Parts: sequence; C-alpha cells; structure tokens
Amino acid sequence: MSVSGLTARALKKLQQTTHKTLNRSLDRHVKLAVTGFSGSGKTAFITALVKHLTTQATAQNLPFFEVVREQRLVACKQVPQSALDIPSFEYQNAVQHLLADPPSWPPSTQRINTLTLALKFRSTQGVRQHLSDTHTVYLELIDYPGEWLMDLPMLNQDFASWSEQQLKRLAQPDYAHISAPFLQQLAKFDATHAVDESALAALANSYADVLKQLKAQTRLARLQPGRMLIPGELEGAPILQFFPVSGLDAVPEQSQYHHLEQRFEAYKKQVITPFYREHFCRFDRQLVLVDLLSALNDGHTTLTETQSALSDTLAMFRHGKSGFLSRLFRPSIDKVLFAANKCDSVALADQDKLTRLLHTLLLPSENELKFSGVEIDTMAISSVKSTQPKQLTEQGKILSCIYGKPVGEPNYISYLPPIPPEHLPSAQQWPAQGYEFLSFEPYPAYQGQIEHIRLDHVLQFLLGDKLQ
Ligand SMILES: Nc1nc2c(ncn2[C@@H]2O[C@H](COP(=O)(O)OP(=O)(O)OP(=O)(O)O)[C@@H](O)[C@H]2O)c(=O)[nH]1
Ligand SMILES: [Mg+2]
Repeated sequence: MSVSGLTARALKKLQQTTHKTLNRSLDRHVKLAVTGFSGSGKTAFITALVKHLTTQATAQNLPFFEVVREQRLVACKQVPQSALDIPSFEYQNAVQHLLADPPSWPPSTQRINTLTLALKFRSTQGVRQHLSDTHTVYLELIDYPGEWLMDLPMLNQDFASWSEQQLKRLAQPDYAHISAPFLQQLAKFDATHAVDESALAALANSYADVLKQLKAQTRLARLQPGRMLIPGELEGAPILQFFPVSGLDAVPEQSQYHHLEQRFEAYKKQVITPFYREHFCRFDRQLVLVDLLSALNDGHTTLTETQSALSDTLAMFRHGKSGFLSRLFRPSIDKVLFAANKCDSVALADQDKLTRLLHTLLLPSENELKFSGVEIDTMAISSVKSTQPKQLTEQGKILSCIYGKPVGEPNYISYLPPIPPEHLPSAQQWPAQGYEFLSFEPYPAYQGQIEHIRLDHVLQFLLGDKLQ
C-alpha cells in the first residue's frame, strides 16, 4: 500500500473520530438505555416515543417537555442508524399495531434492533446560540428481548454460585410444581461421571422446559440463561446446553460437572460478554421500566424476586457523572429514571402508590446510584394509554374505576381495580385473595393520535438538559 493511500485513510479516520468526539462533547449524541425485563413495555415505549416526537409534538400533548412547550422543537425524524450491523427497529410495523382498528400491542422482541432519531431544535443559551440557529441532537435507542438483559448478572457469578441460586429458586413452593420433573431427573444425575452427551442434552432440554413454563405461567424475571428462551442465532447450539447442578467438593477432570462448568463459562465469554460490551457499556441515560402490577398479580415471592433481579441488573451498568474528559473517552450514565409502567391499570388516585412502591423496592440501588453522582427520579407512567378513568356511583359512593378492553375479552368494561400497596408487604401482610390487575388492549387512537401518561415528564427528565 502506498504511503499516500495510508495517510488519506488515516486522515479520514481522524476526521471521523474528531467529528464523533465533537458531537459527543457538544452533547449532540445521546444513547438512551431502555431497560426492562421481558414484558415490561420497552417496545411499546420506544414506539410511543417515536410517535409522539415525530407526529404529536405539541405543547398540549407534551406540556412538561420544555423544548416542545417553548415551541423550540423544530422537527424530529428517524435518520439512518450508525450501527450498520444491527437490524433497524421496525417502527412502522409497531405503530400500525397501535393505530389499527381494533388496536393491538406490538409483538414481543426476538432480536436486538436499533433506531436513531434526530431532534432539531432552537437553543436558548450558551455557546450553541452563537454557533447556528438550530441544533440537532441524535437520540439512539436500542430494543432487545428482555430475557437477554437477565443474563448480565451471570457475569459476576461462577458456575457453583449460579447453580446454587437457580436451584434455590426452583425449589421455592411457588414454582416447585413447574420445576419438579427437572429436579427429579437431576436427583438421578451423577455429575462426577464421565461425559455422557445424551444425558446432558436430556437434562438441558428438561431445564429449558422449566424456563419456558416459568415464563408462560409466572412473571419471574431471572430466567437464566435467557437465550434458552429467545436463542436468536444460537438455536440448537451446544453452548446453550447447560443447567444448574449442586456443587461438588472436588471436581474430577473430564467429569460431567467439569463439562457443564466449561459450557457455563463459554456462555459468559462468548454470548453475554460481547452483548454487554457492544450494546450496554456506552449509554448516557437510562430508563428502567418495571411492570410492578404483573409481579403483584403473581404474588409475594415474585415481587421479592423482581426486587433482587432489578438490583443485580442495575449493578451491571456503568454509572457516574460524566465529566468532560471521561465523557470523551468513556461516557457513562448520569441520569436514571425508574418508571412503574402500565400505571393506567390502576385508578388515577392510586398511581402515586405505584411510584412509592417502586421507590421502596429500589431504595438500596437508588442510594448506591446517588452516591456515584447519578441523578435519579421515580414515576408512574404509561407510554401507551390503554384505559380511561371513569367514576361510577354505587349506593351513593363514588368509585374510581377504569374503562378499557381487557386483553382477550370481546367487550369494553368499567372495572374497579385493586389498590396497589405503597410498600413491600411481607408474606403475612399479603392479601389472602392476592391482587388481580387486568391487562388492557391499547385504547383506540383518535384521529391517528395515541395517548400517554407522563411520557412528557420522562422526556424532560432524560433529555430536557440536552435540548436547552
Ligand atoms: N397498560 C399498558 N400496558 C402496556 C404498556 N406498554 C406495554 N404494555 C403491555 O405489556 C406487554 C409487553 O410490552 P412490550 O413493549 O412488548 O414489552 P417488552 O419489554 O418489549 O418485552 P420483550 O420484547 O419480551 O422484552 C404489551 O403486550 C402490553 O400488554 C403501556 O404503556 N400501558
Ligand atoms: Mg420488546
């Protein structure tokens, strides 16, 4: 290769890097982590965010989002994404579900995908005002199957501690009826024995069945390994064929235990680590969506499990105030918003209780984050409104009900939802009849417009300062 060819390429690379760096230093590029376990509402949130910013950005619709209220948002549109190796988020398909008659929810996510929005706005202050009339912030969003998020904490575990944790969970009375066939098979398994591929495959399949049933019948978050549920390109790969086994005092070389341990480590190294490194290490802001209502429906054990799964997962993100220098080289999350999603399934007056419950669940994590200089907030939201509040009078008493179409039901109903607890009730305090919050279909769009609850607060908290 000629020296001039090399120099030209090097120069181009330098220009690209400088351009990227300048974008970052002027806060032009914001990478938002929309985090949440499967079913927490990530895809619906991203769809609603794009819809509201691109076609419904009025002061009436987003009053708490300053740039919109002050009429400084010139326009917002989807632009080609920078990551060419990741499929694009199928916005049109997702939004068509919400706008259809009757409307439905976009399907659950099977692979990672991404989308970049350009927000062109007029600045009010600082250097920017003098640089040009309008400025553009690029907002990058990534959507992925929630199951894959659950794998991140495995990076901090070895095979023995992971196995112990999984087996303890499977033995809990709430889940024992599902895990019994696997646990019985496991009791007959000799981990010290020389490798028998067919025995390992049979147990791995049985363990995968348990995970699938737990997913179908409960709202348990930590179903690991997540790729057993959504394998993506790893369908049928031996790296997925492992399962938890009780620890041994000494692990014989060439034993089945040793083999499983190797597969576990390979899964961490070849599946979780690249995913984490490529997609989860360079976020600027984070939204954590939590579906508290499904966990409450499931019972005390699942709510407690959700709490510890959230705390383990949050610990995996790089947080901390992004000073100018660290920002250039290693941007880190400096604002985290915790959102109790789907708050439209409870009465308007009780939505605050969800916020307080979420706050209580996350206290230890919040404390940790605040200590590292991260700004946090907690709120109850619904990115896509699925019910309308409705007051009914019964025997002279006013009841705060909600009106909507429950998923799978043919008709709209007025429903008096249960009151969510404000604090984590102990097993003894748990109501005998449990909780029964209903899931609703999206509320029909009116003239192509969908409604939200506090999406504008979310946008202001996460992006407001970048659009000043
Ligand atoms: N009431 C209400 N329900 C919602 C909302 N967003 C999502 N849901 C419900 O939650 C379900 C899951 O939403 P998704 O957006 O697919 O969740 P996800 O986090 O992308 O899930 P995975 O793709 O499986 O990781 C939907 O099918 C709806 O039933 C919301 O804003 N309000
Ligand atoms: Mg999804």
